[in-house]
Amino acid sequence: MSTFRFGQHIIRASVVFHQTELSFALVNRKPVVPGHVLVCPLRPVERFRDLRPDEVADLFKTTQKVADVVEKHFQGTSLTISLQDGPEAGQTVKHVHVHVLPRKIGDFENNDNVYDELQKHDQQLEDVPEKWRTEEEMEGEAFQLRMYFNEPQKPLVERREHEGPL
Ligand code: AMW
Repeated sequence: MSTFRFGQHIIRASVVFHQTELSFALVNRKPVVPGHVLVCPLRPVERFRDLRPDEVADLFKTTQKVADVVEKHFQGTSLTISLQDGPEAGQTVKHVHVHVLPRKIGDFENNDNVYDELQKHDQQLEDVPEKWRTEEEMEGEAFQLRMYFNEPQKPLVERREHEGPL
């Protein structure tokens, strides 16, 4: 599979760093903190209640693994794990996704400001392409994170040569 669906977005496989039978994990184009990644069910349903029990189990098992990896890789000492379920809860992409953020002492002036940032970082005025990370930066991060999972990995250059435009 060379692309994944994430709500209205088409996601290149090169920014996806882990896949299971029912879920996948991708790097964020506008992370709130370094290592802020997303874990999603493969089936593009909008609300948490729409998931089947096996999808919930896989999503949370995958989140647990991914959270452990990003906490280590980004030298975090704690984690924020959050699911914005519906527009009034801050959800902008209509596809269930779990936010995983490695946390460190002093990363926000007040600890719970992380939730304000999560709420506003991808709202219309804030989420402009100039503020997104480059594909190269995102692919580089996905490449690093993929190494923690026992999944085949192609060298970056080889993969880029074989990927056409979307
Ligand atoms: W939500 O506000 O819907 O809980 O969070 C959506 C998240 O998805 C945000 O963190 C946003 O930066 C991220 N995002 C949106 N589109 C993409 C994309 N094409 N690639 C990577 N991350 C994305």
